[in-house]
Amino acid sequence: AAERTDLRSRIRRLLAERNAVLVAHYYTDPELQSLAEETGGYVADSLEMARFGTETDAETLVVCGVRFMGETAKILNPEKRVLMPDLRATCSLDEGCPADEFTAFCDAHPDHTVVVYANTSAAVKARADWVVTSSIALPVVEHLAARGEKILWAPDKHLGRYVERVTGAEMLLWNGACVVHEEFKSFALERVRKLHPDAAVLVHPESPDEVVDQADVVGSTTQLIRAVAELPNREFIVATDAGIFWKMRQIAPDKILIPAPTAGEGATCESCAHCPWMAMNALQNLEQVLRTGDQEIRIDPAIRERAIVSIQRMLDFAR
Ligand code: CIZ
Ligand code: SF4
Repeated sequence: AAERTDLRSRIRRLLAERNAVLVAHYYTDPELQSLAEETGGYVADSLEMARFGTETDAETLVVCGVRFMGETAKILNPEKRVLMPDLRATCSLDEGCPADEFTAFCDAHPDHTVVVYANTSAAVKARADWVVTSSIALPVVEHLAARGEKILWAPDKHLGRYVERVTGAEMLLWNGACVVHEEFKSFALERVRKLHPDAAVLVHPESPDEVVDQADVVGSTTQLIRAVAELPNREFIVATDAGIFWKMRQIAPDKILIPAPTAGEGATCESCAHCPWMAMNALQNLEQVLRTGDQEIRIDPAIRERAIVSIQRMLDFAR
């Protein structure tokens, strides 16, 4: 415990010396989320993380999350240094959508407007017309469909199907999935709901259809956190990464949070739904990156120039 306290105070000192701020995703270790809040940084979903990066005047952004979040921060803030605790922290959606294959798919459907989820590489964003996060996907697709545009959607097929069902738009879907949310099991969830009949079920739309169908609230991380505070229920069954419980407990300490089951047998362990790449962010490698300055995000200027157009469209639309 003393060691941990030392580590936290060394990180605080380094942040001040380097004029750096922490921007942490809800899915990261609570140690990092609390440290970000205590040091003038920010804890958020990927859309709000992108916005915060442009608003702070710190010279260095330390992005605790996964690589696409660091890349988006760098694209929007080319004059800032963007560091991450570990640049190998990727995402199964990003990995499952290589830029060359994706470009070929888009080229084969030139009459389609290309909408990509934020969980993609800078090169994929450079090929897209729009970037969206889960908190803004529905209104953007509604807007495009109302203009009669044909839509190509990548890479999350579950989120894509959910957006289709809600908006009525038909989209060409890339076949990608999140390894964390795909594991939520509908049959086991039914059993947990029977055990907690008064609980509200909160589901992130990266989950399979049959799980989304059982939700009382389907939404982005920020929307699910808000639901815990605002709904009258005392108990909540939560189908998203377990990292989110820290923020939910902080804003609604009297509520009871039950992790949705990922195993077939209705198991409810907190450790079972946690992104392995988010878990690569820790106090140790954070301290190291602040000392050494390595693990810096760099983006090819030609890619940046195109990717910023589709990202900026999202930010302007969100205003
Ligand atoms: O699953 C993710 O990686 C999410 C929810 C990202 C985001 O938009 O905050
Ligand atoms: Fe990607 Fe899923 Fe991890 Fe989010 S939780 S970073 S979508 S693998």
